[in-house]
Amino acid sequence: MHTDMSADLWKSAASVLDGNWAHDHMVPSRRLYPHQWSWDAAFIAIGLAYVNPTRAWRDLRSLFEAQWPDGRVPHIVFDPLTAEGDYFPGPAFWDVPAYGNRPARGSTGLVQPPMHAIAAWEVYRRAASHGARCAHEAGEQLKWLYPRLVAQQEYLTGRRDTGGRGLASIVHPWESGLDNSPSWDAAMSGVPADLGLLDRYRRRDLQVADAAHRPTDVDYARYLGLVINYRDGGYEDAGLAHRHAFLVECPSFNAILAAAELALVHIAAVVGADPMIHRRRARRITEAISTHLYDERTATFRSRDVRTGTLSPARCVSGLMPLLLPDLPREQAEAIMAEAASPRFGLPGTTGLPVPSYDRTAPGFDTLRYWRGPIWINVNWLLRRGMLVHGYRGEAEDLREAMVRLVHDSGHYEYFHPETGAGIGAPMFSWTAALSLDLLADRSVPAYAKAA
Ligand code: 2M8
Repeated sequence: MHTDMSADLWKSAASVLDGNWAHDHMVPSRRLYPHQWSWDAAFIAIGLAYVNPTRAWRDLRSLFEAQWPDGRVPHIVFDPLTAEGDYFPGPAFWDVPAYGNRPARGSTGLVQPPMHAIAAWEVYRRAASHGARCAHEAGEQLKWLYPRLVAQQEYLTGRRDTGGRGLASIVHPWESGLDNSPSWDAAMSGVPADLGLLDRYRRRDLQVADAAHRPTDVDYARYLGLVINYRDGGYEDAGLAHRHAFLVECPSFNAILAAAELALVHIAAVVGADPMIHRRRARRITEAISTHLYDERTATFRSRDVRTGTLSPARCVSGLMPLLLPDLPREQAEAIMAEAASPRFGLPGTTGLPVPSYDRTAPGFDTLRYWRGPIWINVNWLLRRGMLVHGYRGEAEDLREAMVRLVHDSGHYEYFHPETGAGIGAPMFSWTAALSLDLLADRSVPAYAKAA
């Protein structure tokens, strides 16, 4: 890769991260997302570790300081210095009670994919190259994080196993991180859409982003209705199967859950805990994904609606994420690679671009709307990692180059047009910048990658 291009991109990425730091955490975007988001913090830490490891640890720590007593890590930690009106739904809407030493209304009650063990391990690995002081700090941070990461995993594999199949369910599309993905359309069609909610509450996202890029009002009314139902039940998970309209097992969320156990194998070894527990847990989750979320007929992974037991008909980027798992049966890994290379996703070999968030050939493929077509760097970063895990080194390198080129040419946008590569959504977006640093440094080969 051209060195000037790499140097430019490195500089601009580091400056985005400098600009988005807010006293003890990173915001994904100053205007659109002015608080701390859970899985953003993980992707951000992975890249921030190269330029400011102390901030990378601080960001993860700020997030885990807001962990609930039941182990859940909230999907947003609200910044008390940010006005209620600057993000909707804000602290008052979620109305989370005080817990531990946290004041009331400090976070949401939902979760996001548990990327944090992977991030903590990557930040730790990088610390070694920053000298003895950093390495010592990293060891201390890992010790602090380890029991909290384990509690997060236990919450998700325990209370959140609403289907009893050894998989975590999400109770809201926002928990997937792939908010508006067509993967949820079938399950969401059964969720009542009370449009009156949008008269009572004003959508803030439409004031700061283009409506054609954002979820529709019908989707948004359903999102709010689901939050209200979960909130009014005290964010309690017991009995959700009988009183909540959206319960889904997502292949991407669960692949990250299993990959987190693999990262915990390494972390446990450093902090003097038993790594084998995590090895076994990773295997169990992988088996459950492989058995329950794989559609033999189409050779693809799909999300499963826990309430109806059916697999979603939509082919989404989330179905490519189980490639992260080294114990996935060979034929399923090959099926993912075939799907990624097909015209539906078109690996860079055919399009020159990273993969889109949804099947390019589907009638509902939308080049602009949130998670329904555009290209996102974080899921492509995960796909590349999966390719490395399974020894697809050539494809991984093509994907890395395509991502770096795209961000260099278009800027650190939240997402990108899947045909032109133009940047859309929020500019100066933190995880795009952070993951660009990692892709440039190219150190993300997982420790458990298979030989090429
Ligand atoms: C998007 O989600 C938030 C709600 O959590 C939103 O639309 O307001 C998603 O892309 C999600 O994955 C991401 O974590 C968040 C902040 O970047 O934005």
